[in-house]
Amino acid sequence: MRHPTPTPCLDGRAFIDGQRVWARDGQTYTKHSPVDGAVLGDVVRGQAADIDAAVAAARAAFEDGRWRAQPPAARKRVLQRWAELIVQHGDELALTETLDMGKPVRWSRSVDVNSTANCIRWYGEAIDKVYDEIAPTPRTALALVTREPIGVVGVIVPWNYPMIMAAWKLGPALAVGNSVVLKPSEKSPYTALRLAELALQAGLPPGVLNVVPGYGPEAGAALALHMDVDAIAFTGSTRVGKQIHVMAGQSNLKRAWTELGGKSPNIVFADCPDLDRAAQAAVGSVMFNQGQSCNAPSRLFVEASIKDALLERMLALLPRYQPADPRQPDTVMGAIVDRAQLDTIARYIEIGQAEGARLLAGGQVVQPVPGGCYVQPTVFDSVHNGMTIAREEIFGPVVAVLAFTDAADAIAQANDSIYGLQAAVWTRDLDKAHGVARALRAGTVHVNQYDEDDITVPFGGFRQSGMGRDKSLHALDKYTELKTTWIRLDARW
Ligand code: TXE
Repeated sequence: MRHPTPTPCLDGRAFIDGQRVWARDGQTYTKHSPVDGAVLGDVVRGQAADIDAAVAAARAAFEDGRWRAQPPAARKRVLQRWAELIVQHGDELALTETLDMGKPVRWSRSVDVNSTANCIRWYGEAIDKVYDEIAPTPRTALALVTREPIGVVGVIVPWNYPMIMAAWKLGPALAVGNSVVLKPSEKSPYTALRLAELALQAGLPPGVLNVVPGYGPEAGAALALHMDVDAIAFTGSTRVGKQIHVMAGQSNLKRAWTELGGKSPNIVFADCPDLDRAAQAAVGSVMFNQGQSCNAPSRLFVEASIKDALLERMLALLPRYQPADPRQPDTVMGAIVDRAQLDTIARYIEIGQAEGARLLAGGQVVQPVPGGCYVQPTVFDSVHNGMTIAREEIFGPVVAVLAFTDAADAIAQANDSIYGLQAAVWTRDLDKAHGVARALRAGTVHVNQYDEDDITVPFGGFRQSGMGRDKSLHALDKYTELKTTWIRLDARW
């Protein structure tokens, strides 16, 4: 069965040097929608030869300066036009994202499309406002410290926020003048391809942005191992992130930047200023995107005296998060990205029960749409930090509730993880909030909320949550090399 609502975005051909092309060897794979199992189409199964062609196009574009040599203000205008086109094509992009990976269309339209456009626009606007430096050296010389684009950047992104993850890399990488080869996840290839077409339409010269779909160990590894790729920016699992660093070292020591998994702790003290808000965050921030967010606060630490009150409020919110058809505008909980991920989540739910956690709610795979991949929002109580469901990233709508004795115990347990992406603390006590926030080993700490997010702040993690930061001006560091130019000056002057 073909999908009943085809859109212009369901074109699975690669985008190389400004052209839509099939794979060199003609290989494709069939993409199904997790919404209802329908076939969306055939997608290029890129191999090393396709990555070679894309890298060659990107290299040629970089070397002849068709993009990098344009004045920053000209690059800004192209990125701004691109952002406008993304907004104009928002309905089409949102529906494609929903069909491709299952998120509710209300979020793909209001969050994914808008954040993507905003990110591209923000880096475009930033780029003619960033100055280089003159070092405070003695008067006998002038030392210019400038940023240069790094060259050809490889980008590998996951399927949970296909457009946003791409934009977080493309915005800064392109703004500073690099060329890019992007490999989207095989589970969600369509919107990245469409974004590249819109970029061309906005005036980005051919060859500057290339997109090659395919599987990780094939197209992805070919990109990470490529001798003519100068940097690789990756978002995905910690397991593959480690391989990315190895591949970078094995090949040409390309710069490698990784944004990886998380098991973020959410600590609610008895003096939490607003239990309703804490409950909303504890449920909503995990269930958003069906729990498939690296920063989901999946470990909830609750002080004993307020535990019943908080859990009662959380359970009362769950009916809102029952999975439904993500194409319907009022749905807030859609489909899991594919059968494999659904099986992974179901397996973790079984492991949780087998290891002695108490299933308070959910836990069932359901089918609000026949043929689709859905699971109920799930809450486990009586979890301890040694259990598998407290240690491993489930990447599904599952909250684990844990107990702690005092602030020191909460900090120790929260930090007892291989990850360090985000964390939260809820308390009225300003000193405690600051003290705990300082002690948490995480790239971002939230106090008395979990929703704040802005393109202006860095995003990334400590420890095995990865290296480097996306978003904010700090992200420019990943896509530029610093150059010092010494100019001799006559000391008489
Ligand atoms: O991720 P992968 P998967 C976590 C989450 C999830 C698990 C598995 O826990 O359950 O990872 O998801 C490409 N060389 N996160 O298997 O494999 C791949 O094609 C080069 C957290 O989908 O890491 C895709 O484009 N590339 C997360 C990208 O890597 C390779 C987001 C991510 O896929 C490759 C996604 C290889 N050998 C999953 N193997 C987050 N932090 O947001 C795969 N890829």
